[in-house]
Amino acid sequence: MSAFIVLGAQWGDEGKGKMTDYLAEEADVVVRFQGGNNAGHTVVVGDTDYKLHLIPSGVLYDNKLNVIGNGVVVDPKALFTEIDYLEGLGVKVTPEKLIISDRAHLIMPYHRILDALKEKARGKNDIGTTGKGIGPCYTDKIERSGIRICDLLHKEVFIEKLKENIEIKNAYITKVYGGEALNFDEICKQYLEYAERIRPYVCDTSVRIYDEIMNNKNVLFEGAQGMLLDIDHGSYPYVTSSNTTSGGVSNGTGIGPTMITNAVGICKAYTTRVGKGPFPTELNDDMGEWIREKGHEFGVTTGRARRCGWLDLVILKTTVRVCGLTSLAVTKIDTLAGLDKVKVCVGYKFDGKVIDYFPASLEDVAKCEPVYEEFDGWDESVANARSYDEIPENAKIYLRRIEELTGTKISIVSVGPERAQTIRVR
Ligand code: 2SA
Ligand code: GDP
Ligand code: MG
Repeated sequence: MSAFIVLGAQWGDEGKGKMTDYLAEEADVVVRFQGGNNAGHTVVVGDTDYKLHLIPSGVLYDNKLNVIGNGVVVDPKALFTEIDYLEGLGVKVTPEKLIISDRAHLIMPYHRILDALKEKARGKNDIGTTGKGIGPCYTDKIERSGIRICDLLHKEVFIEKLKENIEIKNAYITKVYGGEALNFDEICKQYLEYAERIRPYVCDTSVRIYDEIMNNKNVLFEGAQGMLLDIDHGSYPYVTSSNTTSGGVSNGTGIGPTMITNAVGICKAYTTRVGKGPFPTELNDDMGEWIREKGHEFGVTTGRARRCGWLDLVILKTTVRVCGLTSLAVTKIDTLAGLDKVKVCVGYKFDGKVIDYFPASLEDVAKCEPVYEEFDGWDESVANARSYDEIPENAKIYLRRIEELTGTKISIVSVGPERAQTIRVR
């Protein structure tokens, strides 16, 4: 048996959906442990582009168990929209195939509203959230006023908790932000309908995952967003509100860390981020625009243009350390094909020395100047490579340097969005 983690090694959108789908072939169970429908994971199978937000990427197989763990925040409206979308594409999402933790917190309409109002109030200091209510929902969880799925399944408990919340949130929305009060009856009716639809999917997922591991099944923990969006280790406050790193897996699933054997970091051959915040290797020029267009770098959930820049090994080294990565999967080397020269940041010049870690203070990050190594480019034939030997030599030099500088082996190289465009290195 094995229990392994697949997570984003940068600022998200590294190709986790594609890699989880690929690695899920060897897994029996695929588990989401944090985040919510802010995530946008793309999986291309044949002619269809599946866009997943809340449901684990193992759902596209008939024979995998998919789990939404306790660390995920669940918007039932988004959940059912996604189930309907998948069923419309012929993908069955039955309670045999998908289970949802009774401990997961519910995203409520006031979370979405507060997300938008808070962002507006922050003005030019906005975070650039996806607007899905993620931050306000996790705020309530930590503040101990959240509503969990197990509460939704106990009508009286739900009504009481909703009443308390609506009273406080309405005061907050109207008095602090000048917004419109929410109607208790409408929300209550709507959520009690959701309760009946969600009920068959709900169980204690920690118990079930543990049993699967004990029965020698392979479990894949699917990260959402990326290391630098982690609430503790990311570019705070320009982060999401959950632990996107390996440490988030145990808390977000109820499976102890000693049961987890490997962690694969998904890393794009360059860097992107969507939303505000520091980005040392960002390219605010034609080169950045070229990467965005060629790599189709637009948000899967919001459609926002992603900011693009060179690969940053300071970030990767940080991820190796914080997440205990056992290997890297490098995606999108085909996007960089056709360039004469490709650059990689190998350190930051900071206060007269070169550092190889991401500073905590954004003021310090702003002073960091990337130190680059330059590489000769490779041609478009890379997209046709189906074995490591077929990868152009210059791309191999680039990949080997990533291994050397991070001290971590590359286990997979992705040369295009499709399942077949995936090369197992070792
Ligand atoms: P939030 O909504 O509170 O989680 O936003 C806080 C920050 O986290 C970033 N974030 C993301 N970054 C990359 N990809 C994400 N998913 C979508 C995608 C994003 C989209 O796959 O493209 O469509 O825009 C994601 N989700 C959250 C967010 O940009 C903020 O910086
Ligand atoms: P995720 O959030 O990490 O799952 O990534 P997204 O789905 O948000 O964005 C990654 C995009 O790159 C998707 O459109 C994928 O289909 C695509 N993709 C993944 N791997 C590759 C690759 O190796 N080459 C190319 N060209 N596209 C890829
Ligand atoms: Mg994404």
